[in-house]
Amino acid sequence: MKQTKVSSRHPRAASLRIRERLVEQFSNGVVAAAGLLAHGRGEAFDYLIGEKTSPNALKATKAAAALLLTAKHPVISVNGNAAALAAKDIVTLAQQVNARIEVNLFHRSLDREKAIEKLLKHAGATQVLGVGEASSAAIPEIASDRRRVDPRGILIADVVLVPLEDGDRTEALVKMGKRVIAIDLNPLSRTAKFASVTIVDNIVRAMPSLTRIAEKLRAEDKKKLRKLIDHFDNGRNLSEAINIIEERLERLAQESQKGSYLTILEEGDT
Ligand code: PTJ
Repeated sequence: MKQTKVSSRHPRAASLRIRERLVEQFSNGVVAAAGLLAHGRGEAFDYLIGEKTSPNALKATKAAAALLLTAKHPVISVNGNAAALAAKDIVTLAQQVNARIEVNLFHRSLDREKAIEKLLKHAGATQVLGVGEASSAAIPEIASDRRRVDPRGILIADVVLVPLEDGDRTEALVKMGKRVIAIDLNPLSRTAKFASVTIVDNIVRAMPSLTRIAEKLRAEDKKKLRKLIDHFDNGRNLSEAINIIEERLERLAQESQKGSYLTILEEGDT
């Protein structure tokens, strides 16, 4: 299925183009049907945070970059939505922080694993772990098909980046002593709560800013990076993210009461 052309004059052009990309990658077998539903949920939360990166998200992004740069064995776990929305940035980040890339799916099928591998290789990845027989190890604590992992990747990783995730795996990985970085627009999700560092932002904004910050921090002394990690408090950061939504809704409610809702619409809050 080809993407529907979205006019750049449409007030929601950027958001519609992302939808079209996901629908196209759904027909290519990359995105799961449930991935389209997950995106709708993400869109709703993006709407609530104002569809922009907050200083709060940037703080988490910095801590995430520091974690990846100080890790012995960092792994970027890729599912259908992450591949469809951020394949190039995933490859760039893996090169910058010397991480492995592993396909790990909730709705597992060999065809989808191969379609995702193809997309990642097209984006420049030289090695993609976790495809087919390669995921020969298992993490018993995980209830879903995500339990099957590659012995060269997630199994031995000390830091795992899990963009756009369902909650039980994050909890299990943290219980195993791994540090988990999540990118999730929903600050209330189980993933967001269980992760060591949660970036509450859209993956289409979070991944480019993570690569930009990782590039900047690469030259820094490891001691300084560890300090950055130690000073980061995920619980406090999530609480700030929830406050950002609360304050924004309050402001919008006040403006609506004053009858200035049309101005808000013109600003793009449609
Ligand atoms: O490709 P698979 O088979 O591994 O399946 C992937 C999905 C996403 C279907 C699976 O992991 C799933 O069901 O996830 P959930 O439980 O729906 O959680 C997805 C989370 O990602 C939700 O909290 C959404 O708010 C959030 N989300 C959705 N779109 C984005 C997002 N977060 C950041 N950026 C987005 N674009």
